[in-house]
Amino acid sequence: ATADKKVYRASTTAPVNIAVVKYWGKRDPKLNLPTNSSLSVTLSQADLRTLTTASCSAAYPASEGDSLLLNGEAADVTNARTQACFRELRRRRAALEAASPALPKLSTYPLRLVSENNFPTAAGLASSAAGFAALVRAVADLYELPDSPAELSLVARQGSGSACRSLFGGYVAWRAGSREDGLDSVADQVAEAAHWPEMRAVVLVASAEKKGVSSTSGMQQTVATSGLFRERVATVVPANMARMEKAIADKNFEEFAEVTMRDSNSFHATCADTYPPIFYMNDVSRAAVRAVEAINAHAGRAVAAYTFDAGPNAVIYYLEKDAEVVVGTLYHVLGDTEGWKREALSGLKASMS
Ligand code: 2P0
Repeated sequence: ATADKKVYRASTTAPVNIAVVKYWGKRDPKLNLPTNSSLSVTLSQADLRTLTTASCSAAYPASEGDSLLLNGEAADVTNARTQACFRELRRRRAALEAASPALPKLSTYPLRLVSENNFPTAAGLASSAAGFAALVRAVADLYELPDSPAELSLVARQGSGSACRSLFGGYVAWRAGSREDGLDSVADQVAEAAHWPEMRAVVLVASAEKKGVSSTSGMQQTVATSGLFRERVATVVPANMARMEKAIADKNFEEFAEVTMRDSNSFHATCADTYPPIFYMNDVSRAAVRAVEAINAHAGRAVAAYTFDAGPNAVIYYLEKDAEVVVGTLYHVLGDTEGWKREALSGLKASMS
């Protein structure tokens, strides 16, 4: 028989998600098992997404191994996380091939991935969530795996924790689970985007972003040294998860906003309680907090909610009907604030998918 030289190919996109109840802390760093559940909102792929094409072929030289081209540059695939994703996807494909011997043995071919973000790397957005979600789904499509998004979230989680939430649109929970093998540490959709289609987000990009402490290393330091973190895991997050799920079910923006802001503050407080302390927010971030407070005070209710991840950039959630007062005021107030990128203030508005 002649060797199969065909190139098999599949392309997919995956969205960015921004947590409103934050993941911070691993109970198992190898499997990326978190210390607490988290909840995020998936942003529209029209605004922010990763596009990934996966291909494989017996004609690809085995000596070159698997490869990934990320935004036009060769990226490392030998790291343990990427290897865990490839290994798990190949294992699932190999099970299909064992059951149906007529299938081409794609699991044995080298993989080539080409991946691009449609948002500037300079935006400083954590792209690992969309990146690993797209990688996993592209290879799963290439392998024609029957796995559900929830099952694929178990694989993406091993690439990057937050990536498991980018397998779904809308409002997404990542349940921490309690099993040692992580099989119950899975994402699920709390509500579709269409349930609350008026939700919007604007990403405020701090221009003077310095390379801070990586999430992986930062959260390990917090777990090891912060007493406040233990309180966050034991009582703060469980209460915030319950309140947030109800706020979403009820489409109660004021409650959504309060929990979002409180949970971001709680997360950054545990960073400050880490020893030595970790500071992701800076003076520019705090100007955004004050601007949101002023907007809400002027409106007499919460019409905007800030949240910050492992960096100084702000994401502000609001409802479409309040776009003018929220985005207009942010632009007016922060547009002249040194450290905020004026063009980004108006340029990175996002709806939900
Ligand atoms: C989150 N962050 O829930 C939280 C909030 C940052 C602050 O998930 O080590 O890149 O790859 O599992 O997912 C960023 O951490 O960490 C993150 P790893 P990840 O979105």
